[in-house]
Amino acid sequence: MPEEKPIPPEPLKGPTPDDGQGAVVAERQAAKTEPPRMYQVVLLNDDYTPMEFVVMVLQEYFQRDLETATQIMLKVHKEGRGVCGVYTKDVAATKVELVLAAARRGGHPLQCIMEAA
Ligand code: TYC
Repeated sequence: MPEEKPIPPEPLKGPTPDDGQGAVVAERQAAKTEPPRMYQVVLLNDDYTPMEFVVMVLQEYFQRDLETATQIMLKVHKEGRGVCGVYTKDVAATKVELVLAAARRGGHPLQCIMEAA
């Protein structure tokens, strides 16, 4: 069996403060990583795309159950737009592409956009 090497501690960041007593005390700093910017994927209403197709899209691409998908679809139908979900940039962009491709394949004018949340 190869000997397991201990994992070295994370490197300390920033200057190491002097405690004034001749000893140097190293302080560990919390990592300053920002959370990723999030994007909402939004469906837009039109007069031609069948309601059933929109519900299918919400189930298939946004993992919504039938009841939630129906509620979101009806909100879009009545108010003109509705949020399908909130994702990181790449995931949101991929979902928009997949929805638009499915709509074109089905011959529907459904529009789907992403915007910063
Ligand atoms: N307004 C469409 C109809 O009456 C239904 C619809 C809902 C279309 C949501 C698009 O994003 C949409 N058939």
